[in-house]
Formats: sequence, structure tokens, C-alpha cells
Amino acid sequence: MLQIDKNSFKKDYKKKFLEMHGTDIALGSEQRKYETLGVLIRDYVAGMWLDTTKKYNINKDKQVYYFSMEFLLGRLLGNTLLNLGIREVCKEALAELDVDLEKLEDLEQDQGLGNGGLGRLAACFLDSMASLGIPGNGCGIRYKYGFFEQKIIDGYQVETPDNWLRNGNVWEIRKSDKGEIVKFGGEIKVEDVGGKLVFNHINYEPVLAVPYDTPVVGFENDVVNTLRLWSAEPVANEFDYSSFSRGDFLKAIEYKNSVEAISQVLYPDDSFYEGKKLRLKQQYFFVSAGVQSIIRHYKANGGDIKKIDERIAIHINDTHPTLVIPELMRILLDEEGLSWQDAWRITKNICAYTNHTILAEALEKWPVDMFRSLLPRIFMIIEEINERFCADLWNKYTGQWDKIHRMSIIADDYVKMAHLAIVGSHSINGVAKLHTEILKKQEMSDFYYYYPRKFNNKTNGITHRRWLLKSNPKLTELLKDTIGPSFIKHPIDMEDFEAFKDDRAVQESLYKIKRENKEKLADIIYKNQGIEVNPDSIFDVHVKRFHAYKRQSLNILRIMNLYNELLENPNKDIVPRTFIFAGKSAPGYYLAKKTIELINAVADKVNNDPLVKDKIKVVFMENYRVSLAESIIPATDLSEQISTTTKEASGTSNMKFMMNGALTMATLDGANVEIRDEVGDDNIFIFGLTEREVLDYYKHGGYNAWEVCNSDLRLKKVTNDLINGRYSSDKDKFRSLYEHLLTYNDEFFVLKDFDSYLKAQEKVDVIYKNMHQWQKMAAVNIAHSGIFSSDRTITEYATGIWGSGFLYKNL
Ligand code: 26V
Repeated sequence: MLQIDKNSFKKDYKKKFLEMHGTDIALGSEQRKYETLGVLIRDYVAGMWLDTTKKYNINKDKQVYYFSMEFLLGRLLGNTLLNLGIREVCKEALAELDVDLEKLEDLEQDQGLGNGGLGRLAACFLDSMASLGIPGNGCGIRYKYGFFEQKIIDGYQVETPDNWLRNGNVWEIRKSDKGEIVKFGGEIKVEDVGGKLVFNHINYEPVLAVPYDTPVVGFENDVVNTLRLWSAEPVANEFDYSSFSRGDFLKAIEYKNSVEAISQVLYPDDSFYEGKKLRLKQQYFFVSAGVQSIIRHYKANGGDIKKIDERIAIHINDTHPTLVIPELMRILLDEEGLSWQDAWRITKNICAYTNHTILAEALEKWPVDMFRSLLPRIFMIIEEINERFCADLWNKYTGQWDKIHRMSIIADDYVKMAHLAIVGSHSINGVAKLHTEILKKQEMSDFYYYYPRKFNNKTNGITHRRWLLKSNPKLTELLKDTIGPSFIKHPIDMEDFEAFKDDRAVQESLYKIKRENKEKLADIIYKNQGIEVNPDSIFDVHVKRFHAYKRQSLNILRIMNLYNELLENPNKDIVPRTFIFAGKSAPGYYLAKKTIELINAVADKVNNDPLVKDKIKVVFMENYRVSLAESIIPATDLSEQISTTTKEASGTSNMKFMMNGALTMATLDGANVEIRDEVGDDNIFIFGLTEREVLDYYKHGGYNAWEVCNSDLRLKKVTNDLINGRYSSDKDKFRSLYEHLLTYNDEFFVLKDFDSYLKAQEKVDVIYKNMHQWQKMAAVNIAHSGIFSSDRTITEYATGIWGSGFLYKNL
């Protein structure tokens, strides 16, 4: 482990500061102090990084490559220090130099290269792989602009670019000597050379992929893994200045721009698939660069290409990197000269795929014409994979054209990425038990019956190092004081905390810790939004991407109803509540944006109404991101996880909240089901339609929103409030929400779940009044959260999917 004492750290820091800035610490800006610390820590890490790589090479360890379009890392400084085990030493040393570590940590820009759950999961997985000593690498895109910054102006979401590299990035190292060429467009000339077909790719547009490596530091174990993100650059000789003089100026500029566009920006939509050529380009770009560099490295280490599947595992995070499959085939066939049979066996052994959503509108499929012209050789390979697959299907399902058509990889002029991922992988997993069952029984049932053994479940997890140790130090101390420190390395040991659930002193400590975290959040809310909130009120929190299925609309309707009730009956006995929302909507998602507007309109009205001043407050926190989540989650009393049952594949914030002692208000959806199974019905608030009821509605119809609305006076009033000018002088402002709920018979059953949601919320009030009971329930939640550590998830991936002995010898 890295050994560094206070004095040597001080010396190193002073020296580094002088080297970098040529001046005294006291004269430097905070930004410079941050940069100095970052570079110094990176230097500390460098030796361990090299040693880890060398060790992996010598041991010929099996390497896992986690391919993902998104890695939502957030900030790195604090967690790197924590994992190195030197955060406290640094903090004290810096304090003696008059530098405040936490202030510097706060200066760091979030690395926001992801939309939400899927990208954050990838980041938690990197942390767990390194901390478990698994040789695991991330492979993705170094977007110049990450997920947009959200501003709320007059209640509307306004998007501004996330220029996260503005001040540089101390964590990355550009490896210009490790570039790869990726080829787009052109034609394939097939030649017969001595009885063997040779595929020559000509007239293509070359793109130079340059890797930027970021160290991923394991927890107190000397392991440093690598996240490799690729940036697109013009190939030098295609963009040389001679073309300017030849008069090809515009062509050269066009080429440069089209290349740089590839890694320019993250697509900010995680719900509606659009067949955009640039996105397909992004996918092939990082997949091809990644696979080429893996094979180059493997061969440079003396690896036998025919045994590469013994040493390499590639994980395909959702369908976005599915082109790994045909790209591997291309290299094995065209460049390594393997037979189809060998190449196909190796490819399937290497690849595994995770599905993260059943929303039909998010499933990726590419128009054949676009695909073929952009990736001609890859298309040929997919055609061949499909022909062979359909021939196999025909053998089993002779005459069943419909079924074969349904399962085909290419059909109706589209290339279906999920089908390709299933056919070309040895493992397909869902991300929570319920989700996996739905995949097997519904969405992917044809494939499940055909390949039953490929399907398995891996319930998601979160890294307790970021989401507990780092973000909630006081709770961490309480756990250490009560159950000892073993949970830090073995989070499942948090179960021991259950023994303290009735301990009054522990309950009081829990209350006190929560209260302090709430005060801190209240300060942030005041600073950012100018709203004063009461830390003694229940902090009732709904933070996540805005999407109709996540039902922020259900939440705001019940707040509107509560407001109505308080106006009618000012003496209504309720525990004061602060309703906190945060989250981004996809820029083109009209209804989601309307919902944000509605929340802000309700906030405006409620927060300015003296009649309810001491009872309720509504806050919409701008620009939800990892670092903001780290402040909100430890301060939450009630976690809202209220998606329409069957729609949320897993959810991961639900796990973060419970680990921080929030109680959960939940439908039995995604991982909420497993949280309920862990804590028991008495320690969670469950409401809403069951899976059966929802699936029945979808199958047989029968849901009538008008009927539900008309039979409940409260609903009549709140839906009417959407169109009677109560929340806006423009009566039509929220009409689209009204129409969606009623006229269009809302497919997410918001109105249907309204009554049971309100009843469950009433229980919250009753229990919150009894502090001891509430904290006892919180203790049970904390105690049972260890199973949701991503260390458990990653251990399951390693043993159940990535396989073979030496990979998990360190577990
Ligand atoms: C989908 C698409 C569709 C096309 C446009 C770009 C784009 C970008 C990302 C995605 C991924 C959507 C899937 C997703 O994020 N699923 C979430 O995955 C979490 C981790 O497994 C899980 O906890 C959430 O329940 C699930 O919604």
C-alpha cells in the first residue's frame, strides 16, 4: 500500500506546486492548488499502475474489457485518495499548508460522460473490478462534451454544453503512440488468392483513434486498472497542408470536421432510439479501436490467436458496443486468417451482453442501406452470421416463417442489434431478477427458448466506497464503532448492524447523522436555489432522469393534492415535508420537459403561499449529476422509486439511498423487489399495481383513465388544476400533461396508482412521528444494503460469465 506520511506529503506538494506554477502556494489560485494535487496524486499512482500492468502481463491473467458508450465517473480526486488510503493524511498535511482539501475536491469538474444509470453502473463496476483485483479495463469514448448542463430558466430546462475539459483533465494520459486506424465507407474488393477469398477494403475514410488512459485505483490493494477512452482525430497525411495548396482546402476541412464530430458529444437521450448515422459511427469507432488494440496487445505479449478466448473476456454494455462481435470476426477472419468455425467459436466465447431496458422505443436497429454504406465489410459479416443463424433456426423450426422472421438479425431492412448481441455472445443477462424474468418470458422469449442456457441474472450494485465511505463519513464512523471495520472490505458484513436496530443510542446517532447531512443539503439548496428549507421536515426525494415511466408526474400530482388539502384544512396534521426533485430530461422529450415545468410551477406557487409555509416546500435542484447526488442521498429520509411496475430494469439510486439510511417508497419494480425481500415488508413502503396487473392491462386492455379519474374527487381536482390556470396564467401550458394522462389513457397508469400511493404516504407520516421506529427501520435498511454492493455484482460476473480460474483468484 502507498505509504506516505504527512511531512513527506507536504514536501512533495510544495515541490510540485513550485515546479508547475513557479510560485508559492499562498500566491496560487484554488484551481492551481487543485491541479497540483491532481498531478501529484497521478504521479503517486504511476508506479503502481505500471506494476499492475507488468504483473498482469507476466501472470498472463485473463483480462476483462468492459465496453461501454458511457462511463459516468463523476469526480475522481476524493475517491482516488480514499482508495489509496491517504485521504486523511493529505487532508491534515494540506491544512497545515493552509489548503482546504474539501474545497479543492469541490472544484473538480464532474466527468459526466454518461446519461444516467447505465453509465454510472459502468463506473461502479470499474471501481469494484480494481478493488477486487480483477484485471478489468474500461473501453469507451472520450467525448469532448459530456452530458449537457441543465439550467432552469423561468421554470424551463435549458441545455448548455458541458465543456468539462475547459481546464484540462489531470487524470488522463494521452497515448499518441497507441493510436489505431478505423475505416469508414468505401468498398470491398473480393479477390480469390490461391483458392482463398481475400477482402480488400478500398476508398475508405480513415480515422485515427487516439487513446486517453485514466487510472482506476483499487481500494487499498495496490491495483491500478485502466479506463481507455478513444478520441477521433484526422489521419495526418489525409489532412496535410499540401492539400490546401492543391486547392482541396474545403475537402480537407470537411474531412477534419467530420472526423472530429465522432467524439465531439455524448448523445443526451437514453430513452428514444433514433437511427442517427453519427451514433453508429461512434459505436464502430470505439469498438474497432478497442478490439484492434486488445488483439495487438495480446499478440505483442506472445499470445496464440487461437487461444485468445482463454485470456480475454469482452463485456457488451447494452447493445451500443455490439459491433464488437462482427469486428472480432473481421480481424480473426481477414487479418488472422482463421476459419469461420474457429473465429465464431472464439468470438462467442469472448463476448457477453447485458440488457438494460425493455422499453421498445430504446431498442437499437439500423437501416440496412445506411449500415452497408458506412461499414461495408462489417455488414457482409453480419449477413453471413445471419444466414447461418437462420439456417439453424430453419432446422429447428422448419416452416415457421413468422418465428424465423421475428428472430432474424436482419429483417424489414433493419439490422437488429439486440439479436446480433444474443446470437454472438455466450451470456445474456438482465440487471435485476424481475427484469431478467421479463426478458425471458416476454421481450426475448423466442431467444430464451432457443438458447435457455445463455440467459442469466446479475442484479446491479453500487460501490459502497463512493456511496457510503466517501459521501457519508459520519455514518461510516457509526458503523465502524458498532460492528467494526470488516464491512469496508466485505460490505455484506453490514448485516451485523441489524443487531443494533433496537439500540436507542444507535437510533439517536442515526437521527443525528441524518440531521447533520440534511443541514448541509439545506445550505446547498439555499446557496443554489435561494430557498430556505427546514431540516426537521421529512426530506422526500425524487432524483433521476425524467421519463414518463419513472412517474415524476405521480409524485407532483400528490403534492398538488396535498396542497389542496392543506388549503381546505389548514389544521391538517402532517409532518412538514420538503419535496426535492432533480434530474435532466432529454432535450427533445416534450412531456418530460413539461413535467419539469410543472414541478417548478408548483414549487413557485407553494413556496410563496404563506398558508402552507411551515408545512411543505418544493425544490427542484438544477443540474443533477454524480457530485450533487453525493450531497442529496445521505440527506434523504424518503427515497421515491415509483416507476410503473415492469418498466424500470433495476434502478441503482434505490440501493444508494437505502445504504444511507433512507426508507423507500416503492412499486414492486426492478431491484425494489429484491430490496423488499431483503428488508421485509415492514421496513419499506410498497404500493401500486403488481407485475401481473400491469402485464394484463398491456395484454388485454381494460385500463380506463377517465373512469379512474371520475371516481376520485381528489383526482378530478388535481387533473383539473392542470388546465384551469391554477399553476400558470397560460391555461394551456400543462394541457399536454392532462391529455396524456386522460385522453391518451396514459400507458404508465399514473392515475390508477394514485390512491394506493397516497395511502402509503400517509403511513410515512405516522411512522416518522416516532423517531425510534423510523430509525429502527433505517438501521434495517442499512444493514441489508451490503448485498447491493457492486463488489457482489462483479464477483458474480467474474465467476458466472467472464470465467476461468485465475481471473478471480484475488476474490
Ligand atoms: C439507450 C439509448 C437509446 C438510444 C439513444 C441513446 C441511448 C443511450 C443510452 C441508452 C441506455 C438506456 C438504458 C438504461 O440506461 N437503462 C438503465 O440501466 C440501469 C443500469 O442497469 C438500470 O438501473 C435502470 O433501471 C435502467 O433504466
